[in-house]
Amino acid sequence: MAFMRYDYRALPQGETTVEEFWAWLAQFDADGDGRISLEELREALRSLDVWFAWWKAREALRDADANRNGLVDPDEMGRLYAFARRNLHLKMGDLQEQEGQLTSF
Ligand SMILES: [Ca+2]
Repeated sequence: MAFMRYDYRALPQGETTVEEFWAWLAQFDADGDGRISLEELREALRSLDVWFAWWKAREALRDADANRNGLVDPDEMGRLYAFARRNLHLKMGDLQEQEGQLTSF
């Protein structure tokens, strides 16, 4: 691979709380302003090997950015977290479904 890979910390496995999600995302906050820009969000999704990271980052920002300043502010993290659960198929959204499957075995 010709891509530069940074050693980003992976999302915790299993159920991820919004606090853990924010802590994970904070490492992509390149300018350290405590808010996540589109570029930073894109980098975060890329590190997860999310398909169509560029497009999904834009969708996620549009969905989470309640005050429309183009950034995910700390008080908008819950919205981004909810979007990630719904649309990015991250581990944190899978818990209930997994439990449902387990009981059928
Ligand atoms: Ca915002």
